Amino acid sequence: MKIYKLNSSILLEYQDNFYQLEDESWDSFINDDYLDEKVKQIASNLSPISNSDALLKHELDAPVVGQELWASGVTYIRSKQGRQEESAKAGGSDFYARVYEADRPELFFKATRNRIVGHGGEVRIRRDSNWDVPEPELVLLMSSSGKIIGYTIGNDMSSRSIEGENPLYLPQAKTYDGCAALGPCILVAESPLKGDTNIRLTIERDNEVVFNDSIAINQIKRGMEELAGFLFRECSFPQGALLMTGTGIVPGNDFTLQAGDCISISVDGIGTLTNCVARNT
Ligand code: DO4
Ligand code: MG
Repeated sequence: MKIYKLNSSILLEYQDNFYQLEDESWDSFINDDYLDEKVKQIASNLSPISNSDALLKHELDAPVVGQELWASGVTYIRSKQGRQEESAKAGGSDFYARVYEADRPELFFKATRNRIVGHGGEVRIRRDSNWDVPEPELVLLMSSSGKIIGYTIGNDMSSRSIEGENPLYLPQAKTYDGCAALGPCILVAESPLKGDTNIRLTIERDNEVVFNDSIAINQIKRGMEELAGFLFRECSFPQGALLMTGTGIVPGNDFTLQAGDCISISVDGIGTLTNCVARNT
């Protein structure tokens, strides 16, 4: 069962049929602890539509309106290693090793809707950065009560040169216009995702694959409920919240994104999020 945000309506996918909801607010529709029941109920009362392909091609938007997007850091061993390497010269590597083992996870604010693009939109790299990567991440959708009610795919675009210079530059390495992509849909949570759910990253340059890797979500060091629980400890989210769960894939140190590269991130059961790269001018 999936929910797509379109430019001015909501599309539900249930048992191979599509249902369109007009005049429905995204924020109030998705902020529901029983979202799965609601989708089933609506599908049983509405007639399916036949133009879903055209709507998805021309109207698809990022699945976010009033939700803040947060992110988790150093939740997979590969992220810890990559960050220790990039920050070694600046003496920052110990911080990453310690947070990987600590009880408290690293959580940071990433973006609101205006800095986020959907499937097919352009993500950006900063003018003042010369080492940039996409971070393919499973994203949790929580209701305002903190319950995990869905999942989507995220790209936590990151400047390794800026973060590597000093870990205190993290907000600049992570948050700028076009710094995140989300989509293509919300997979409504009926049960927790299986541990062997795979996240795959493919980067193409001039129609050739220049990087390709995958990881199963059971390689994460933390629990999904644990990450959501820390986020909601002392923050309220009246419209619910989105939380990236961290990357388990980091390209080698000789790789940097270039303008024109196309990034595809697939997660089993959710779909594929594709975005090409522009440089901020
Ligand atoms: O520690 C900095 C950010 C880490 C991150 O974004 C990740 O591990 O995915
Ligand atoms: Mg990340």
